Amino acid sequence: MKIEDIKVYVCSPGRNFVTVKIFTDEGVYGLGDATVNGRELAVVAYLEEHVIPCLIGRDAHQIEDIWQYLSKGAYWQNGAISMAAIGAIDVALWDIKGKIAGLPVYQLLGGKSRRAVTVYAHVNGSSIDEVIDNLEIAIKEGYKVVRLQSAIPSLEGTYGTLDGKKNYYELQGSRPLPPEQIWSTTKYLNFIPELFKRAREKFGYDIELCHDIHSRLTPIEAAQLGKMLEPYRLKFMEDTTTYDNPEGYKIIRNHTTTPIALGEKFNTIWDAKPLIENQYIDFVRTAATHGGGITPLKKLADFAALYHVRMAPHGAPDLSPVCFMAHMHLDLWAPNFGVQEFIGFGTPELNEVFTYNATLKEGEIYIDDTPGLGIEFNEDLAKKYPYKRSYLPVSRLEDGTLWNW
Ligand code: GCO
Ligand code: MG
Repeated sequence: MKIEDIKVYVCSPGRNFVTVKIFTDEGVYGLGDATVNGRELAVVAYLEEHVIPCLIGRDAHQIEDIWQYLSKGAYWQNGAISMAAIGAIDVALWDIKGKIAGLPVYQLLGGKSRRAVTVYAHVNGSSIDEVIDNLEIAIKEGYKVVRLQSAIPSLEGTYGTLDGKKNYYELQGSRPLPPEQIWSTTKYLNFIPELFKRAREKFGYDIELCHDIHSRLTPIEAAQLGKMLEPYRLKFMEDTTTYDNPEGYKIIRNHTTTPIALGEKFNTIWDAKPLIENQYIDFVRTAATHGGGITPLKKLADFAALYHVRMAPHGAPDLSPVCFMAHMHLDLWAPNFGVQEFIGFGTPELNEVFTYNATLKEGEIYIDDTPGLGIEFNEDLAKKYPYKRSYLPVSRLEDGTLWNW
């Protein structure tokens, strides 16, 4: 079965997505997601100029060899842009293999390890009261795991307070250049434990809670936060500090028993390796799109399992439904699956362009047994939603110093 053609589509049904479609000489096609938020067209150029010409005529069954060829064979390895390109090709090839086999991808990985995929919902607000009200709604909807984020009083622009209460995800397309937000670690650390205290006082300890810090703390500050949050027993605190220096996570680990999640920006297993083998983290968050596809994520899951580290794949709105479905298959299979991030099924425009069968019931997602990934992409409808240049916000300290996002 030869690869006959590969097309790349950029559309913006609510936000920008880069979708790859591989066509074979047997009439079967596969889909992949190559979206890198705020750098979408760089991936398109990488695919169209440097990847696709090398793949035409190759055997679509040779997923592993194609992955090695694009990765090892490229000389310039790794990085967000090239790994998203390789990830999209890899996911599309798994989609094709499943269709040819007449099996959903999770069967090719080793079969189901659980009935469905437990997800965590996002609960945001511009004050603790608002977050608590929204948490009540999420619990009533049946979620068992929830991520809590709150705006910090006297700090403009964090979660839920930008542009008339929209959260930052919704800024896409509304500004031609990156919006800027102010950050103060002192104000944040003085404020955030109260959010979790209030949540526990009102809802008890059965609801599992997570929190994302977007790398804004130093290791010792992250250790302080972990200690302060210990009484509220979080499922995990995510991206407390940057991962450029894995030893920073040793400092956090040595001081707190609050579990640690990391890895949504990892592009390879090697990014995760020192953190996992030293047991500095508890959940690894790498996505099929940014981590190079299903092939390396399967290896990452197996490696992580040796160290009691569980999978908690990134599921922000900038990963397309194609990546979401790739995660559903990985999550159903991985024996060491932890939890899947989930921000809802998205807007009507999005669900017009991407169609798939996934049902949310009591905080768990069920998919059906459609061969392959079980997702369709309507390229004609996608044309209705052209690309819009767009950026994530940038973070600065109160004195203007550029800070981590
Ligand atoms: C998450 C992520 C998002 C990112 C976004 C960047 O945990 O969902 O941290 O909040 O900001 O994916 O593109
Ligand atoms: Mg995150």
